[in-house]
Amino acid sequence: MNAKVLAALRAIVGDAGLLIDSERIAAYLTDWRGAFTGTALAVVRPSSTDEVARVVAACASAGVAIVPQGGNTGLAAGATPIGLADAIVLSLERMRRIRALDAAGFTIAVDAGCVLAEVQRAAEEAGRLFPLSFAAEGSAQIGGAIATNAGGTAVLRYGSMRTLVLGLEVVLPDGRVADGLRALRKDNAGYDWKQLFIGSEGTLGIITGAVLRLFPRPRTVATALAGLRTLDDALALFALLQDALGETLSACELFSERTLALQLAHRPERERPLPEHAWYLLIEAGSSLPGLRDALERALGDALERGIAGDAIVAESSTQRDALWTWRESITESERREGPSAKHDVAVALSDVPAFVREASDAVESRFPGARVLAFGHVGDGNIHFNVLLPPDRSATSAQVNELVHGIVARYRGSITAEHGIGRYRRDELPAHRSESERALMRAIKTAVDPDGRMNPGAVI
Ligand code: FAD
Ligand code: 2HG
Ligand code: ZN
Repeated sequence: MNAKVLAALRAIVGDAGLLIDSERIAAYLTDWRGAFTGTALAVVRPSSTDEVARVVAACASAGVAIVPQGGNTGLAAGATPIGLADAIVLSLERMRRIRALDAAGFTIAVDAGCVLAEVQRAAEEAGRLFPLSFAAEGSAQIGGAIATNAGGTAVLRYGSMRTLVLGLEVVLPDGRVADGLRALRKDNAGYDWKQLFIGSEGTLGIITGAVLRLFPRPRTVATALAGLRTLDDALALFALLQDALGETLSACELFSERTLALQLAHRPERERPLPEHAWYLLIEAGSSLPGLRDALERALGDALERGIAGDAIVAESSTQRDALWTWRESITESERREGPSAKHDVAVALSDVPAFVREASDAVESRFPGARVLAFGHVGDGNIHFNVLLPPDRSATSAQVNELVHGIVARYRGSITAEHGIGRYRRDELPAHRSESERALMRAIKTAVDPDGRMNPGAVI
């Protein structure tokens, strides 16, 4: 049976498109963190939408499950085929074509396998901005970013991936192609079905192409780092900056002294950007009109005078700007190097952020001695990555820490995942955080689109 399926798949994608050798496929079977590993019959790498459609149809007639995979940078184990005896991993990595860029219409049409950084670059070369941005942008693909409704550091101004998608092309679980590759900003013709696939984490179909929105490229970008005593000060500074800079404010990213100290421990040659503070806020604004830098400096001067910020620096060059961003963007990598952690991708109401972080930190550190909280994230969106390095003596498991932290999240009526998704990592916790009627709706959607349950089984629901 397996040999027959593999022969059918090889006939569609050729030798270059079918990997079965265990050494070749190992990297596709383990997640970015190295925390989860699965098994698969093969990794299939189609090079066109037509090939994807034929692969999916062949799998449908053979009853083979499919785990879609983009850049494999996901943090919820959604692309890792865990506990699936005879599934294939369908990788989009050979579909990397920029199909069309319309600079005057502010749109770009791409294959789903395009790497996010390549799309940013193509937009830049055309004098435009594709604003989705996060530390894994050099590997994450557009299809993966759509399938997870990725967020990142510019959501404050530009929204998450859902707001950036104008049109989608999807291969359905029976192999038919749903072609919604339209570049329309307004379209009320029936159900907006593409929204179902955005954030579906590969459980409804394979995204093969997308039309995305582009934006004017700000001519001036001003970046600063502020040192703060408390999280209440972080919220006060955020409010002050919004008042002073309005819609030009594009990033307001928080990190703690512990996340900074961890990076210094791993890279002692780096120079501390500011004297020690409990918290840091990385701020960025962009505009095509003059005067932005002065406005940011005035706002920070005001914050210093009022005692909201303890210290602040404004980047003088793009090299300094990049250096400031590195303190924020390399936290995840430092955390991975430090050892196993329990990750929490929490959203709470903005004004609840200080109380939530205080309460959850106290609870974790008193209940699990030796555990270390690494709190950072997109504070302007109320989204905190409340990650916990597990005690070195392994006296606490990730599941125990998750239960404690997510219990507190529930009391704040927050979300257990603001941007990374449920995948397999959080699947068993979802029922406690969604009502029976909400879960019934999710099951109804899944059954309607994928009645045989062959699309990424074991992920999400
Ligand atoms: P994968 O990891 O390959 O897959 C993710 C999910 O999407 C899986 O369920 C998979 O089955 C599904 N999928 C992938 N491609 C397709 C497709 N073509 N069709 C259907 N389903 C598909 N995420 C954020 O939101 N914000 C951040 O700030 C952020 N920062 C990160 C920083 C680091 C250092 C790392 C390692 C990750 C970060 N992430 C962040 C998580 C991750 O990068 C994003 O979720 C990204 O969108 C995943 O893209 P990918 O191509 O790697 O998808
Ligand atoms: C970020 O904001 C990413 O840097 C990764 O979403 C968060 O490491 C994490 O948990
Ligand atoms: Zn994030």
